[in-house]
Amino acid sequence: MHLHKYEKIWLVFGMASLVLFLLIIGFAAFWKGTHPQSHMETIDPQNVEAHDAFKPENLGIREVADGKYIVNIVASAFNYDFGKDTEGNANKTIRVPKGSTVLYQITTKDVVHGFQVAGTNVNMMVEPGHISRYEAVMKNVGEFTIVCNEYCGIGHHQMYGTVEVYE
Ligand SMILES: [Cu+2]
Repeated sequence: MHLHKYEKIWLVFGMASLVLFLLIIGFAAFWKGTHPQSHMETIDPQNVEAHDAFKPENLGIREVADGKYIVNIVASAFNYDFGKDTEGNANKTIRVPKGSTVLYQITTKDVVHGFQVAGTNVNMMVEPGHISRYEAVMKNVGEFTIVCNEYCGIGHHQMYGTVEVYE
């Protein structure tokens, strides 16, 4: 097969660029430990309770200022722990008024999970050893289903919850 000289040059240039960029990504990810911004803080996955935000009594929603909320969640196979209600039952719904700013903080005790509030911008990967954070303004009234969008095992489909935004 005959390849024109310039064609060869471009082929070599294209392949060399690909290899170079893969090396840069590999170096950043494996040697430098670069992760997405929301995963800046690390945590011991065996002992998430050691972190203030993930103590059992601090799980779930908390109002920190007028219209500002923090939601702390511990994900594990196959559950999102939003804390307990006053009767001691597991909370499955987070209620916030329309227009409020909500900071979601989530970590996992075991494997990689997802945390997506369907129909909103909230969509995070939850990795063991990291705290994932995302702040969102809940602009629309409605019930939004929280789903795990990283396949985490046999009970993956049982991981859900609800964010209810009321008027
Ligand atoms: Cu899952």
